[in-house]
Amino acid sequence: MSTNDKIDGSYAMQQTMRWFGPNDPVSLSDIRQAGCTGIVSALHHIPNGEVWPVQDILKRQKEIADAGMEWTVVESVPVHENIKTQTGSFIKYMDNYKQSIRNLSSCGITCITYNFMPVLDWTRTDLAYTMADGSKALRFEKAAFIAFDLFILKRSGADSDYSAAEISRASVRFNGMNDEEKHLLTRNIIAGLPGSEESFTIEQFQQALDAYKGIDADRLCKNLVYFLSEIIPVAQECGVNMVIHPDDPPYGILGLPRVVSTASDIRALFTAIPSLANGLCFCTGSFGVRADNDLAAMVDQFADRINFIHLRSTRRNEWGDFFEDNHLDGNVDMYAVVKQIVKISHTRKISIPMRPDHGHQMLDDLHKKTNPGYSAIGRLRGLAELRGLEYGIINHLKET
Ligand code: DNO
Repeated sequence: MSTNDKIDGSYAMQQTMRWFGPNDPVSLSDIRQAGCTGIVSALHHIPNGEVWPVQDILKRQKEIADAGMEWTVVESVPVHENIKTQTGSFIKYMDNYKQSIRNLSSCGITCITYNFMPVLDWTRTDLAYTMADGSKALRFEKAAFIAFDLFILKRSGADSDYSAAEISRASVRFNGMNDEEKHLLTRNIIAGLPGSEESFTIEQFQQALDAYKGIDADRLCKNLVYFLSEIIPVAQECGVNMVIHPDDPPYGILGLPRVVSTASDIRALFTAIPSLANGLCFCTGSFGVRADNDLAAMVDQFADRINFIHLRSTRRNEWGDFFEDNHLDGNVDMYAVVKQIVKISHTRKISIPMRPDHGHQMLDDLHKKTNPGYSAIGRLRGLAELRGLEYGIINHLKET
């Protein structure tokens, strides 16, 4: 950077929050009061695979505009399972997907998030893990997850996916659970977390897993590249940035492959389809579960493709468990990440939309029904901390 190219606040991240639509217990006015100018939303009432009609998009857009904000990012237009497995009506679903991109673009919405995780979107075993201060966090406990796989789902061949030590921890964990706890664990895993468009019974779940027999990581990656080769040209033509969300957790689970977990996975997608419309939703919470993902370096590496940011920090232990810590705690070096984001935004001369991803259930929200991870006050705390961090970094860089 030259001396006359000083960083100022012009390209600070655009502050947004996710809003699940009119049934969300958090209102648009709450989000506005948190200081957001942008909204991240999706048409959750449209069944997975169908075209998003222009009139429904316009209606949602107007609701958001009437509350004084802008619908900046779509999260997510879900990718139908048939597209991931290339079976059934996948050609039709791909055509529908292209039409949804065109429809969103015709309404002026130009950033679309999606993921390519087989069967399950994000996954946790515990939605109310009590922190030392009494707030509640989301948690992924490996032993509980393995116990679900081995002793509840009873997936054939599952035991060969785990070490003897993992199996023994999982049995101890399972034997200590009462029926209610087993039921809750099952629901947490298969009933769908906020934003997941699928929800299963245990039988349906097994069927959904069976659809991936014979699909290994290599095949899934080819199917993803094929999907991108079809949709990215459409996105590019209508000025839309597609941003892929990484796997959460960032490794294969339940015998299913996952191929969007590491820097090299992401690099492979951009090498295969170089258009800049093929971009990334940089989620520090998902990538940060792996110690081998250097997050600040990844911001730098994918600088020209990061068009949406989720900021959150997980803390892991030696058993592979992790919980969602305060936004500035945990294993994510948030200072290093935000500093790198400030730099790339300045270089690109854009404000990248960011949302504080998840937050603890705390204060009054402990007594309310909230969407796990998406309560108002925990996200407000996260946003306030991140906003302050960015403000401090920008002002520090201004002076140096
Ligand atoms: C969880 C979210 C995910 C994410 C999708 C993107 O809180 O990060 O639901 O929105 O995976 O497609």
